[in-house]
Amino acid sequence: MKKIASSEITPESVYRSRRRFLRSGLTFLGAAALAACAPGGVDESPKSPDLRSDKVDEFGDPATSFADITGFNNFYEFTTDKERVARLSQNFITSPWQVQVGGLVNQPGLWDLDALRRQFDQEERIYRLRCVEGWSMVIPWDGFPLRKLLDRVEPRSDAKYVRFETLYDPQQMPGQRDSYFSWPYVEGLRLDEAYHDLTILATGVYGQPLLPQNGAPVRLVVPWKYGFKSIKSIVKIELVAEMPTSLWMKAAPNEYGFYANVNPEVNHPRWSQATERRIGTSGRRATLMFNGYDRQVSPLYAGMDLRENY
Ligand SMILES: Nc1nc2c(c(=O)[nH]1)N[C@H]1C(S)=C(S)[C@@H](COP(=O)(O)O)O[C@H]1N2
Ligand SMILES: [Mo]
Repeated sequence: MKKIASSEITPESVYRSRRRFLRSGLTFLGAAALAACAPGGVDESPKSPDLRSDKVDEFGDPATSFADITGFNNFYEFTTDKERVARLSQNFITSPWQVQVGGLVNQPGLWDLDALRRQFDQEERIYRLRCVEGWSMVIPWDGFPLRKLLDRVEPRSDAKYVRFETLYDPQQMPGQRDSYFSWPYVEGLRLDEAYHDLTILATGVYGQPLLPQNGAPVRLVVPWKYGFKSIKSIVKIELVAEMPTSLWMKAAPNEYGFYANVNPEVNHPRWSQATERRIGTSGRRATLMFNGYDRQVSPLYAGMDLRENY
């Protein structure tokens, strides 16, 4: 994948002063610039829950309101301002849409979104989403296990990881004009994580097709990992032999690792991960190991040092 360095598209002098500006900008933008990841500083008070539902997750926690799920978002391709993502993304074109599935597979191909919806039964999965910034939601997703798609494309024995890519289209996604990040957004999973039954490709929320702010028309959801692993608006899924380098690993390798499993005992270098604020409620609650999915996923990490593999 060829990336265009900003030095190639901007005169060198402009590029240099921009880097300086961006660097000094970090002091006042603070954590916000580096933020799948900016607690404090940002006022995280989204709209009050107006749509109520009786949906609850497997722990008995009520689902977050539709208004909050669709009004408080991280989608840096549009803006780092969570409350403006919905408006800035409202004209994002999500149809037609194709996902290229390839790499180390026997059956590579282009999957039309309608084909994905038709070929794999949509299930409702009510999952917790824990952002690395220290807030959380309970989201009723509609989607299907990623494993079903992987089975269809037949990974070869040398495939060890899955690499995901978001659409790159700075015309539509103004945040991608910011060269601080290396676009497109990339994420990755180990093959066994990708095959885990909890791992889904989501195409809807609350029984409605995903809105752009939630990653329309198709996004990953990996509920035991910090939210930034759940990559939005996917155009490419590739089976690879080497561990992919995610956008966040490139941006701040000492803060964001490949695994990014929710772990209340391993703090972010700049803040504690012991507690979280559930959007739509007051106060803070304890963050659970693997976001509460400990029983289902801890065997994936048996024998691993989870401090080292953050
Ligand atoms: N392409 C892309 N995917 C992304 C992000 C992003 O900025 N770009 N943000 C991530 C982060 S930090 C979180 S917490 C979740 C938020 O998902 P939601 O807005 O649907 O709740 O999306 C993740 N997926
Ligand atoms: Mo996040």
